Amino acid sequence: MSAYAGVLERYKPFLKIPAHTRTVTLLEGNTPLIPVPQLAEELGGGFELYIKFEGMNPTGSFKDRGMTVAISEAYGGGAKSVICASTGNTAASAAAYAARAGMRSIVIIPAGKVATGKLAGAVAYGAEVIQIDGSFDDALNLVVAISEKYPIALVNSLNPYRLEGQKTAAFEIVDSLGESPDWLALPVGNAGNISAYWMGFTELHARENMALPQILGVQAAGAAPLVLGHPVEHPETVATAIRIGKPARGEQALTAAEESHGRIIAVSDDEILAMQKRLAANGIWVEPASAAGVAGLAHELREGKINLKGKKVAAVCTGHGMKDPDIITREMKKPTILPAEMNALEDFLAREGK
Ligand code: AN7
Repeated sequence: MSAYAGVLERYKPFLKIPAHTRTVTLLEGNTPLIPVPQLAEELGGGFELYIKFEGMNPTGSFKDRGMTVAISEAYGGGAKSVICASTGNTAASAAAYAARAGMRSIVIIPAGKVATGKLAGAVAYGAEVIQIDGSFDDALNLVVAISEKYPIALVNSLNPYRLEGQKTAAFEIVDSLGESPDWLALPVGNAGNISAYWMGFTELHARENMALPQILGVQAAGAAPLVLGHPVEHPETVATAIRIGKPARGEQALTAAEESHGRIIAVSDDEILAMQKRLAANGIWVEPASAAGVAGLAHELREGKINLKGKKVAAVCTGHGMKDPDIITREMKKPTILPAEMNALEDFLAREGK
């Protein structure tokens, strides 16, 4: 396999894609599965915990896996423009891959609710960014309607090729562990990713008789339609990536949870932010939404609702912390200001050392 292969080339025999597909890649995927024994210990111990750090993809989120395939299909099929609704990461990813293919990208985002690093990314990669005074769900309705009326390719996860690409993360986890994890925990927003992972694992099961993991999908309490059983009109959470009230693949997500003998739960913003800090204390800085999966595990352990003794657990951290610097800078201790003098530095170290 060429060193210049992304997920499309690496897993081509396993992807259901049309023959006209022309690869557009940034060599996404192949992200690290990082053991975090200290964190597992803090959560009660007795199990192996691994973080699939998807923030290590080219645009800083897992979206790149699906986007390389969706854009490659659209490009090969002759599309000149792509469009998506986004809470931010999809926008940045679509913009990057469209740029690489020389296509026009239009992204629609909810005004004021997209993290700085994502908006900056979309702009840097050359997207035409449209903010609407509405939610992600409103934006998704708009782009679906537009793509039905005009020759503009829709690259939200309603696009089946997005899922084809994203399921490769399941393949990678099994490659790294040498087997399936017992549990897989991940955040759930529009529910494309949980659906894609389940596709990946069930395909491995059919192909290689690989065991199936139980899936723990985690929503934010203020945006938890799949837990409540109905759409949420005004979703609200600090984890803006998953501030989604009507997941496009909600039914599929519920099926994945049920078939895997897992479930979808909700955690509070405080639990999410606390887990973001704990992950950072293990050297893994993720954006708030990305901490939700591990926060969900901690939640279930604390409430005695899950038994992980002797198990292997993988948690997907979907996006990099650099996507959302504001959440950190807003709350952080301001840096100390000192004169540029040795004495001042020595005094500071002596003072702080106590
Ligand atoms: C970091 O970018 O929906 O359940 O428009 O950015 O597949 O939607 C992002 C979603 C988790 C949820 N973690 O994944 C978008 C968008 C991060 C995310 C999710 C998102 P899905």
